Parts: sequence; structure tokens; C-alpha cells
Amino acid sequence: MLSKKARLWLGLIAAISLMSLASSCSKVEEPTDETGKTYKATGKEGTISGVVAFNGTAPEAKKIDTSADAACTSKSPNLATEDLIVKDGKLANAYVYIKDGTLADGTKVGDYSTWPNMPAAATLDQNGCHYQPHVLGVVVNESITIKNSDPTTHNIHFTPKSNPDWNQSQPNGAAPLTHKLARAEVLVPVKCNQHPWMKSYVAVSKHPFFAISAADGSYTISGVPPGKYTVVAWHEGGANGTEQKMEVTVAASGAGKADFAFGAAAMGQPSSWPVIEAIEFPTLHNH
Ligand SMILES: [Cu+2]
Repeated sequence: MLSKKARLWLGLIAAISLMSLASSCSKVEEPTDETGKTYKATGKEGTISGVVAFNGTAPEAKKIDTSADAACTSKSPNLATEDLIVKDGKLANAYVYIKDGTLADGTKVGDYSTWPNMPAAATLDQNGCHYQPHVLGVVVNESITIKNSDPTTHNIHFTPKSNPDWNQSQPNGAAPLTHKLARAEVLVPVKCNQHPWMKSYVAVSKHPFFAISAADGSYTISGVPPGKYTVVAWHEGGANGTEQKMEVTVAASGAGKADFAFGAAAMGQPSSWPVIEAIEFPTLHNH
């Protein structure tokens, strides 16, 4: 039988343990960029569109040696590098986004965390021992479904700066995985720990004003409130990617234009061309 004093002590210890458990739980809670105002559409939203060019001669894509995994070789015998995809002088896979700006009513883009038409779900597929798409844009806490469509094991590994590291093995035939990133980050490199050539980039934004340049270099960002914006085009070339920026004004129901040019030849253009600057990891993320 426990004495009255012992029972008192046990009760006290239990209470302290519960309190410390509660405080450690609140400590591990992930910060999120989901706190902010809600933008209400006025019907006067416009677009920002343009073309991303590549000046100069682009190096040829290189064939990837997949001999370490016969399943990859048989499914993708002609797998080639995707870090620079240029066709007819146009650059694919540039991530173009509104970095910041001021709406016509004086509020800032960064004041908001909820916009009309926030994308709800995205898919990243491992198919043919490469990622599809190669560059993916999502919003904060958007659900990313990660599929393995290959007859082999992949190990998907997000390597962010502002979000937690995430590393999951996904064997042949395994159910899709789901991942969300709670903090805005441009851009998160994703790699496969099984196949060293596999690489993709996932951009996490607080708002839906981003697009990825298509094979013809074109992109369109829609639903943009009237205002004045800094629009950035990011491409993975360079040590940590290369970005260019441009100021764009969108009138009420207007169509803002922003054409970008990457490539060695762009460096020597007249000063009216946008300044090319290296991306600054890890400080470059939108809070
Ligand atoms: Cu893999």
C-alpha cells in the first residue's frame, strides 16, 4: 500500500510529465506561412504573360548512364539530362513568379495568404527513372501526391532550407506518398537516393501567381489583381540557379507582359535588359 505522501508525490510527478509533454508538443509544431489576409476577387483581375528565351547556343542534352539499374535502362533507354531544355531559342522549365508587389489598393502581395483559385493538389511522378514534371510549383501546404510508376524502388528526398528534410523510400508498386511544405521556398531541390541522376525542383509559394515556362518558352499567370509587381524568372542553371527580375504593371483587367532571356548572350545585352543575379540560398524565401 502506498502511503498518502507517496500517492501525492506520484500525482505530482504525473502532472509534471503531462505538462512537459504538452510543452514539447507545442515546440515541434511546424511554423506555417498560412497566416495572412484573404483576397476577395473584384472581377478586375488581369494576367502577366510572356516568353522565356535562351540566347546563344545551348549545349546538347547528355545521355544518362542508367546501367546501375537495369529496370531504368529497359524503361528509359534514351534518358537524357533535363537541366537545360531549349527549343528554337526558347527555354522550358523556368519558374516565373510574382516575388512581391503592391496592389492598386496599397496592400502588399505578402499581406495575403489566401487567394481565389489556390491550387489544391499536385502530382510528382517518378516515371521512366526521372521526375515528371521536372519543375513543379505548389502553394504552401498544398498536397503533393508522389507516385512511383516504375518497376523499381525510388527514394524521394526533398532537401529544403526553410522546411524540414523529407526522405522516403517508395518500392515498386507502393501506394502514392503525400507530402506538404508549410513554408514558402524558391526552390526546393528534390533528388532520388537510389538514382543519382534524378533531380527535380519544387517551388513553394504563398500565392498562386506562378507558372512554369512550356516547351515554347511561354507562360501565363492569371487572376492577378491590378497593381505593380516584381516578377522573377528562375532557372536551375548556375551554381544555385539563376534568376532575373522585371517590374510589371497590371492595369484593371489588364495584360502585363514580361519576357525574359537566359543564356550567355543575355549577359552582353544593353542595360535595358534585366539584371541577372544569382539566387541567394538560403535567405531567398517569401515569408
Ligand atoms: Cu529513383
